Amino acid sequence: MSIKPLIILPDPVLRQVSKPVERVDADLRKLADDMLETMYDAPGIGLAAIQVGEPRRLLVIDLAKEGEPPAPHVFINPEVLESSDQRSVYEEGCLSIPDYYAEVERPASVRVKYLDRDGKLQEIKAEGLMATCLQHEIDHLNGVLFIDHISKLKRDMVVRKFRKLAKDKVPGKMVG
Ligand code: GNR
Ligand code: NI
Repeated sequence: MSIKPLIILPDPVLRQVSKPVERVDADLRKLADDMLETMYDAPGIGLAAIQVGEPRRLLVIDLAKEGEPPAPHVFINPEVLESSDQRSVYEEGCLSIPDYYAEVERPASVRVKYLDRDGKLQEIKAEGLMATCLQHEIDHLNGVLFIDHISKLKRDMVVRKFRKLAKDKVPGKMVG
């Protein structure tokens, strides 16, 4: 198992649309395990493969609270079959947009079909934080970030801030 570096805004990799997984094999399970390790290390409650630079339709989630036993979930080729008309609002964050949080409104529950880590077809009716997290991660597979769901004014502010941070990190841009 290994911890992989996270891709951070404004890296254009985050805007890629990930490709369906064709085979659930040892290589894919290794990537899922590395993603879980990377997510626990961060720490975060979810991670999409594109956040570690792998444009594959794969995501992991673990909503267990501190002190509870781990509850890792692996979702391969997830598809939203149905979204509730009822909405709910959560304060979201993203490991690819460190230390920025904003309220996002999404369907309160979703029915999702996916393959599990054994390649078996599964279906889940998710509510609460699981519904929000699944939608946040499935957005990543489509190159969508949670800041795409907030006002343009706030989004432009956070993108500008991260552009500047990235620029300040480029070698040769030092002052003094
Ligand atoms: O760790 C995370 N927390 C979180 C909180 C509210 C809604 C969504 C999330 S997902 C995020 C990790 C992440 O960036 N996944 O893509
Ligand atoms: Ni995210």
